[in-house]
Amino acid sequence: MKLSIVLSTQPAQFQAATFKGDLEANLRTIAGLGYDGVELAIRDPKLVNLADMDRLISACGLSVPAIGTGQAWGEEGLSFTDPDPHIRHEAIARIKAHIPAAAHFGAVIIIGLIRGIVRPGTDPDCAMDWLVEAIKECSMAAAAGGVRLALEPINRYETTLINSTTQGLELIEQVGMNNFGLLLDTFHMNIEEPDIEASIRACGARIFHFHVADSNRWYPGAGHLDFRSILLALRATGYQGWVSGEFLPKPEAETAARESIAYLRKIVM
Ligand code: LER
Ligand code: MN
Repeated sequence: MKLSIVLSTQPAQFQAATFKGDLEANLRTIAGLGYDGVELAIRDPKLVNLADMDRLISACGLSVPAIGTGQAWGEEGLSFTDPDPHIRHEAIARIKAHIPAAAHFGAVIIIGLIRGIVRPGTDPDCAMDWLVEAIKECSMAAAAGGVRLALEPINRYETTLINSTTQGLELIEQVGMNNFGLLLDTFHMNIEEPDIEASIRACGARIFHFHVADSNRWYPGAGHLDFRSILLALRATGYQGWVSGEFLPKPEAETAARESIAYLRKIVM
């Protein structure tokens, strides 16, 4: 399986972006550890120079399987489900702005925390309608660029919208676009799914991307998840995509990344 790891291109509060800081040094470290790719967490495409970044990434021989977008929520409060229509509009525009880089790299665009939460006083059905409409609009724009979107079910302590794979699959039905699927993250699945392997089987071909972190959100091998069983289940679906490390930089980023790849390479070829 192809292995990548998350790198944030901007300073970010999100703690499980394993690499932050000096872009070039981090890319060299990631490539030096044997990773095949780097998942870029980009707050706003306007803040990065695509040509410069592409040059650095290519020089390291890395691919870019996915672009994370959650910092637009974490740092700026943009979301698909904010009661303020201007903020919803900005969130949709922000996701569309990722399409050129995603098309260039052949990356999926991640819909994580930018979906937002149901704000107090907002009707949950209304928030779901906003969510479905926003994803339809973004999926249509992405389809025109040959790009896929992956919604990540996120645990209940971080969002009130789409916590489980069951809810994710229902959303897929409502959106009805072939280029819209799911990103499964073992950290969130450990909290929300009664049976992680059964959920992976149920999502099947709708799995567009996959995040790994152990039960404590440290690197795989540092907690109690059974990654051998989980990754066998993933492989059995016919998944051809990436397994991307998104875990806390503990004890620090390089050691965590080294431990993760050593552990994962032992259990998956
Ligand atoms: C992002 O991929 C993620 O897993 C969320 O926990 C963001 O907070
Ligand atoms: Mn994740």
